[in-house]
Amino acid sequence: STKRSGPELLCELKSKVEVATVTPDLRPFSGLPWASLLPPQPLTSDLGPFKSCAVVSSAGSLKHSGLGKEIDSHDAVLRFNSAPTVGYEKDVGTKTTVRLINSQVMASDDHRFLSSSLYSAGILVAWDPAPYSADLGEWYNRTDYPIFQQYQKYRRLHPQQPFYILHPRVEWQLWDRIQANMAEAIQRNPPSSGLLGTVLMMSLCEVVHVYEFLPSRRKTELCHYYQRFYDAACTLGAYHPLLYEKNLVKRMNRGPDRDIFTHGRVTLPGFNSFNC
Ligand code: NCC
Repeated sequence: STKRSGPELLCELKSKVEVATVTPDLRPFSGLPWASLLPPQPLTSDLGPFKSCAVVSSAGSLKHSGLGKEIDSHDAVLRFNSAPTVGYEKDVGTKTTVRLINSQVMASDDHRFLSSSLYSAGILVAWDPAPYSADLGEWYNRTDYPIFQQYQKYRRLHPQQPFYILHPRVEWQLWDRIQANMAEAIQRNPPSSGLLGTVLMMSLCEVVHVYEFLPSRRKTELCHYYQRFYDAACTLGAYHPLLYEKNLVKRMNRGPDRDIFTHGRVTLPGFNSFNC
């Protein structure tokens, strides 16, 4: 059935999506000279557990939200891509525990990934749209962007900063859950960073608050709170199955609808805080 209840959806995610990162013992990495640059343990055994966490979408509707203090009051905060805090503290806070970046950010020149201080706070986690159900070996030779060269360069420049690579299996385990819960066929593109980051925090935290993923009354066509660029597709999706992702999150929300309207806030339980 595509009409699973919130608790059923949560149980499905918990049992079928495993937030794994690439470790140096996995092939083909184990045979590569730079494998030792990868963290020896997966992210979930190095970080957390946290009590209360915030996932801060990059949506334009965060602008003038005044949510900064509330966001900073969480034990851990996840942000995305090149979303800044400096200059936007009042609306998005200052704390960055994890930054989830897509491979475009790592590899395209305009983000100055290797030199900008934007990326130096917190733990980095990178992901790249892998071919559907590909194994690591196939993906390694076919990444969307040359992330492994960039990864090695970054690690050598910033050896003290923890930096993980998401196992591409996670994208497709999550995509399968989205598809299984929709009546129509959805595009076979990986979920947005937003949903990936939400599930990542659900595996590290007791409770996760997601801000402006489901838009509040401040809903706007302004794409990001940090850029003067307007496109409704940022909120509704084009490449990513974003509308379907938002539908799932809405169904799993344990907070009152009013929180969405006023704060753009959704409340999700961490995977270790409920039994199935
Ligand atoms: O825009 P992006 O996402 O960096 O935003 C991070 C996550 O916030 C949620 N979001 C964002 C804007 C908005 N109006 N509503 C939202 O709900 C989404 O969940 C989004 O995932 C990405 O997912 O990685 C994405 O990255 C950008 C871009 O690559 C980076 O910002 C770097 O410039 C993509 N844009 C383009 O490729 C042009 C975007 O499609 C997805």
